[in-house]
Amino acid sequence: AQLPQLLRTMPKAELHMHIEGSLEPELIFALAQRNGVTLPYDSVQALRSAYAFTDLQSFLDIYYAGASVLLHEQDFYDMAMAYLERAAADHVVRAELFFDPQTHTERGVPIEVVILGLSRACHDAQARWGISAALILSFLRHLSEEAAFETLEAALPYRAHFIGIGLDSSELGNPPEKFERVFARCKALGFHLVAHAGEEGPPAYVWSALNALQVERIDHGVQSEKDVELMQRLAQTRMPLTVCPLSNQKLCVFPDLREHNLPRLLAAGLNVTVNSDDPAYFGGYVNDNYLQVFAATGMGAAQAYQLARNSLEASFASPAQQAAWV
Ligand code: ES4
Ligand code: ZN
Repeated sequence: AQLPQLLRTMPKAELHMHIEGSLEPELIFALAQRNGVTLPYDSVQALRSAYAFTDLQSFLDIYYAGASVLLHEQDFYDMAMAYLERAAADHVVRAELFFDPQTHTERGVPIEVVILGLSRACHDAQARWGISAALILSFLRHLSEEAAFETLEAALPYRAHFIGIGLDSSELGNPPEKFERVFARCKALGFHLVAHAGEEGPPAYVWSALNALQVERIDHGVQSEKDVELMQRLAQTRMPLTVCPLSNQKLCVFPDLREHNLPRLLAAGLNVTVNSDDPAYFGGYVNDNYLQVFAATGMGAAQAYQLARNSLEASFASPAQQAAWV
């Protein structure tokens, strides 16, 4: 009875969540109504029952459909405030939120509408709940590198509103090296760099995220276990892995949470963190991820403290800010 209480209340950072993946079915329907958008689902219940995924792509199709209700700055603000209030209740002291501008600009929503709505929520959440929040702009890897360059150019007038660059969407067939030039440009501009790698894709994709993209964290990375040399490299460099247990379960990466390799990655000395990925779609927010993976794998208090400390230290908050949390 003590361990769940520790997991729930310990201060933690959430470093891998897609803000569009925090849209609950109720909010999707409320925004559809507010904006006059017609959804291909009759009810909240019908939408929720479509959340039966077999792999990453089957999820992404529904996730992009859900995001179609976001049109105005207030919509992005309301979505992010709902997530940040929920995160603060989970004792998240620092949240780094991915957002996918191309999902919105492709529908004709101006990029400043996206960025300014999300940024205002990050600011107001800090004032209201004391949570530190920052944004990471993610390129959609199923689109071209040229499209990523265009997105970067459009976002640069608002560069003060985001701290880093990420890479998400369909991994298989879209290796990190496809984005080597645009990531080099982002590095030169001074942004933090992260990329999804080794979620469904092979260890080779994790290697190229490290070597070709020069990332500072690997998002997911759970397939690294298949490569002994990669495991050594990740351990020796204390490269953070932002692992998302419930996401991995729902997308059938580890269909049974009892088989999740998080305890083994941690025991091998990797800098593992626990995150929710897309909490509205995968059955839980960050504390649900801690509670369920601990219950399933039998980890204890020592691992709990380690994971929370890892998350704070792997964040892009200033060292002074981190010291105040650890
Ligand atoms: C995502 Cl789980 C996952 N993987 C890759 N891209 C994503 N975007 C939102 N969730
Ligand atoms: Zn993700």
